[in-house]
Amino acid sequence: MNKELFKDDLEEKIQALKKRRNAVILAHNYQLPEVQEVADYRGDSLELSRVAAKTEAEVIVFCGVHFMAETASILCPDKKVIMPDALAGCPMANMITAADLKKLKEKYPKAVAVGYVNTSAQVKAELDYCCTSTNAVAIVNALKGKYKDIIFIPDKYLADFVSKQTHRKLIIWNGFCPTHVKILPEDIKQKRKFHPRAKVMVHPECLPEVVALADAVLSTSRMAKFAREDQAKEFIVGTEVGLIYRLKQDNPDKEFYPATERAVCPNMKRTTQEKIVWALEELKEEVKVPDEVRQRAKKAIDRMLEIA
Ligand code: CIZ
Ligand code: SF4
Repeated sequence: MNKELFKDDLEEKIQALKKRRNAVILAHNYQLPEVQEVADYRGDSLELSRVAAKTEAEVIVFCGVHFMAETASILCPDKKVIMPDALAGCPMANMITAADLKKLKEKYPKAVAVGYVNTSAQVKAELDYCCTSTNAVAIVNALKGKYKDIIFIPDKYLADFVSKQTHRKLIIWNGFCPTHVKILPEDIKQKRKFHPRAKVMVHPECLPEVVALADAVLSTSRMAKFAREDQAKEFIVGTEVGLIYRLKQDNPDKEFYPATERAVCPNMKRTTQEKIVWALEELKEEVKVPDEVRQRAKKAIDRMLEIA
């Protein structure tokens, strides 16, 4: 079979169905190249949710993981948010439940509760503030003079980075990203030997020993900006490998090397062009956050947006 023909066929189908359904396709920075190819927008979870909130489209095809589609549903309840593979979850987000967070809050009744966007809508509903990897430091800086105790969930490594940056002790949870912990200090040291002129940028979900070796610690949206604006021509990238495709497309005159090829998030790779076709044909699987949860979760997101 001619593979290229088959691919073009799928892309044409997606374009036709998108028009028929009045849909927009959003792809997270970690998605497969074939998914990024057919997306109308690429970005991190918050950038994509903001696009979702503004779009005229009636249907949002969210190519990412479950909490991201939920965040889009929280910000635009009138639109139909669908996931091409609803089994794509985030293991880190699944490491804490709303009941866990309630217990933690009972233990520290005076604490303000800050949570990473990588949490379920149910967990967000129990938070005072949401944050992303882009604005986590700014949020904690804004709160540290007002509260004696700050709960920061679920990622212990992002918490460690934020705590060091803000000089503030945080009450943490034992969560982590199984993909980012695959990046080891040895990987960075070895890649630096091969590419001595390259700048090293890593995600704050990485191990503290990896963060300590980096030139810049950035979210994926900030990595995209840094790669565009920095003078360097070569970069070693310490995050999920999917971002490399976008970085190369945005900067054809620069070189990007993954810190390790092992940093693959299997959940991010579940979505394919074929599944996007099925999703648009059947308008499934819909992700809808119940109104009562949505309103409380939205408060935590709105409070974040007021600060950063
Ligand atoms: O918020 C996101 O999209 C995540 C999970 C990663 C990042 O830094 O963009
Ligand atoms: Fe979750 Fe890590 Fe995958 Fe991101 S890369 S979706 S944090 S498991």
